[in-house]
Amino acid sequence: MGYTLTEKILRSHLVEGDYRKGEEIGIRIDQTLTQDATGTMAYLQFESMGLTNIETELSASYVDHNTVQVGFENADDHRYLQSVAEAFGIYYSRPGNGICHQVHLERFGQPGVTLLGSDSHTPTGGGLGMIAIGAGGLDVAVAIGGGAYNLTCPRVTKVNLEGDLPDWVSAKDVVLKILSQLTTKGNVNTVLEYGGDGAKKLTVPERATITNMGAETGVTTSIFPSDEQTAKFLAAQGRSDHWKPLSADDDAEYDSSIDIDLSELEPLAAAPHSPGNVVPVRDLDIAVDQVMIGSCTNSSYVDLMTVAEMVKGRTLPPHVSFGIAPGSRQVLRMIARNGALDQLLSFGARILESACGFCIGNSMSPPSASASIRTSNRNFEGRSGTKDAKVYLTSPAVAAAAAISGRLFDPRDLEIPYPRVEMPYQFEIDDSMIIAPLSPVERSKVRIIRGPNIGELPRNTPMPNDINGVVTIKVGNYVTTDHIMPAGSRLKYRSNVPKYAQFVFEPIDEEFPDRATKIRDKGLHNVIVAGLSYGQGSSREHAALCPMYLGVRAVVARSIERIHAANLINFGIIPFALASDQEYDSISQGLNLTIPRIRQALEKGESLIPAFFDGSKIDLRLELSGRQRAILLAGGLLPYTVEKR
Ligand code: MIC
Ligand code: SF4
Repeated sequence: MGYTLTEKILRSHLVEGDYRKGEEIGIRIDQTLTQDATGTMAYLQFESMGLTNIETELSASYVDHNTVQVGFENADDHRYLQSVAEAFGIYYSRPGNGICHQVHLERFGQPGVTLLGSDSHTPTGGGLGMIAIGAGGLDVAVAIGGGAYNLTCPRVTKVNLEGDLPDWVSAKDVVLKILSQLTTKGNVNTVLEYGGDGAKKLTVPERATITNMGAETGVTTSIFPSDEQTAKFLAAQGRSDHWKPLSADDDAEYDSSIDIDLSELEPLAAAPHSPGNVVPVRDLDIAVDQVMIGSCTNSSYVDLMTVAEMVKGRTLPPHVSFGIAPGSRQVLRMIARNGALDQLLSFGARILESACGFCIGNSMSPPSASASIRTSNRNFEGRSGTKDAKVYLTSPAVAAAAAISGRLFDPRDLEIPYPRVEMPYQFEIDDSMIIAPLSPVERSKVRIIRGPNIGELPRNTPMPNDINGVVTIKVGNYVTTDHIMPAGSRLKYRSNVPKYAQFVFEPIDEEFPDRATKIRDKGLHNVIVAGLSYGQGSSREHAALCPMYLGVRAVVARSIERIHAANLINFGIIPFALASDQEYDSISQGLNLTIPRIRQALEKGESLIPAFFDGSKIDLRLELSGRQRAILLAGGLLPYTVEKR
């Protein structure tokens, strides 16, 4: 039996374990990426493990999230990141150069290579035929130092694309269709592997839109084969030497499959407040207050040109605000040179920096109770910075139609021809805003600059013998990392854990940090109880690190999403599962909780752990590998790694 493409790449990078689905394996990581909002912690952790050299083929540090620079904090972070990159031999992509995933795709991604990134949308690289996975910053720090990345050996689902995309339907609609089928929960430890005649016709930026937003389903990653399209894209980026053909064997067996006929798709939208809440645009007719084009999902050259062609010669309606954040400086320069930027400006666009910006809620928050149409990938409640705003996620063409008419409706009813924009044969290549690694001699002279925003790295203590504590908070289903650790205006405290910890659960329960601190200071443990799919969304390890700082020792949930569960373990917090809704219903906030002999249970590898909630017993489930148990016993991945060295 032949291999899937996923299996080929994973097997060729296997350094720990046997390739058996469902079991833990360790793979060698060829490339890493960090972005500033997770990167400062990742490099502080890299330093505190006593590491000084990168062991990957290529590591890149991007500054794209915190670029607003109100106050000194962001700029201090940038300076720290630049000096760390110079000291350790890391590529540094300067603020303004673009969003990490877009720039990495353009300048560094390669078929067949493994990429680990401290951002959940790292699978964007799957559009180039690489195994690109999002993880917490600490996992990335370990990989930069040459350590294996451990994951559950995944199931592989074949996504067969047939036919051609009709006018007004684009890659965004393909991935929204997938989301409508898979939803945002229950897809952990799966890779989506694309193929079929329809896939052959999609360009790399289109494929990257699909693999990027695959992250919203919760899969480990998504991947396309490396073929003629890949060769064309790499040639247009002046990187033909990075191309090699890669595909699954003809007789590869998949665990499941999904068939999609592209010609039957129609324009879709993810309605508030989940990327999985997908509806046909033809069923909508909504007055629009704001339209935002950009983010790592849809800010490529073709995306922006499509919008520019549609709005050409028109004027923005007075009640609509319209913003554009080009994905990279490459894209921005190209539309500046060919006149498209002028078309956008004359229509009434506000041009934002090439960065995450509005997508993470640190600019362009919409007005109260308004409707905002965005080409980004997440529309969780409040993420835009406005709690009662209704955010719809659509393709650039649908969003442009909404900007023109002031209504979100089926763009096929708009009497303008669909602009078919081709990917260019040659992109504008200028890497002058990427600082290449210094020579070893120059590196040794670099002084790492730590401004006042670079706080102390908190550490956890080894696992105690018993957990004695309180259910400090009980939350419902689908709580995202944006609920646990809000970004937006709070993002600037990412490098200062004691300060950032004051905002844990802010959108749900502002009193939580105070309550948790009091319990911690009495020498007791805090425990979070949650429903299904806890920790959806981003890779931000602060959603584990800050609760750890507040004394959280366990999360007891119906289910926990992949990256977040790994982050909890990395910071010494036990991710317990509840077997049923009845068990979940029986626990209320404020109950005292005792889990006796937890150290012993972890040492023995027990998978049913008796816990007492105000005396009532529930057997908590704990399915962990030996490595994960050892990490928990040590108090997290950092002490575990230091102990092992
Ligand atoms: C996001 O889109 O939510 C982010 C901000 O890019 C996060 C990373 C972070 O919180 O810094 C992600 O997707 O992992
Ligand atoms: Fe940035 Fe948004 Fe992409 Fe996250 S999803 S990396 S915030 S553009």
